Amino acid sequence: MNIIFETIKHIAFEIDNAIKNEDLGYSESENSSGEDQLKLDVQSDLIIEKAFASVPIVKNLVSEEKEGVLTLHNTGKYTICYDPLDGSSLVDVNLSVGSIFGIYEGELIGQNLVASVYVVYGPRIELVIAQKGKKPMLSRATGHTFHEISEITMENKGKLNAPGGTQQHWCDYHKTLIDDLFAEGYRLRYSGGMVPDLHQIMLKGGGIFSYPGTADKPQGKLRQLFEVIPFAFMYEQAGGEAINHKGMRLMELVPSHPHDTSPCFFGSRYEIAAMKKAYGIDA
Ligand code: AFP
Repeated sequence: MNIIFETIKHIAFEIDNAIKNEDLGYSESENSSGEDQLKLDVQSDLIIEKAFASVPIVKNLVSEEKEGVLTLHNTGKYTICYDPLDGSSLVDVNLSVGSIFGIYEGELIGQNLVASVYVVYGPRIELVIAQKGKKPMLSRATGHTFHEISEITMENKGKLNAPGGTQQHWCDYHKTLIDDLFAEGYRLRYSGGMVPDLHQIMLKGGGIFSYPGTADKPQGKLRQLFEVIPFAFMYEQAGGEAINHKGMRLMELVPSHPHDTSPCFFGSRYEIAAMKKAYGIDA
């Protein structure tokens, strides 16, 4: 597994370099979700594919930017599902973005995720690794080296509220949840980049990030394999919780297609309990 983490560190510097120096325009293609691809999305995807091509333990790659599964090494053990540059539409306004990696062993279902990693490209490059039975570990880059900073532990209750999805299409009980949290003193923190938004909530102790099902997107927007399950694992390992609109742990998701999405709620215990109450889910 260490070889995978080391490869991701190498990838992080290459993608950071591309973000800082390459063309920010659109490519001529769309990804499998029908979204226009930026040249940076395509380039980041290629950087990752090239890097893992020389790591025999990696059997398959599944990318947010590609349809289907790419087999690299038939004798490999792990499938890496990744979003090469999440939030890439924020690069042109110079906000933080990220890469997310879910490492699965066997069938691509939540319970087979064995580790997850994300990278935040912000004023500094930070990387968080989560493994079973351990608190997520935060590392920060200085020069071309990552240094471990600290384990991440979430508090029981936080102060931040990151509500995703178009408000116009929220259902009444979701609106009530969000309004009640603000009425309780929660502060709005939502950049439109899942990686920095979820990172901020974890590092500041807690809060809630939600991307619900809405009238226009009943299954939400965020992809199960590349975004939802890897972050659900992070939050659970940090002492938080991650559930869907029915109260099911996101780690129990069984995607039927690599690009399936799911409504999702990530938070500390207090805010997830508040969400369950607002949604009428038995505790
Ligand atoms: P892009 O990769 O298209 O910028 O989308 C980012 C993202 O998948 C995720 O990082 C955000 O949390 C979410 O979309 C934001 O979506 P909304 O713009 O609907 O709030």
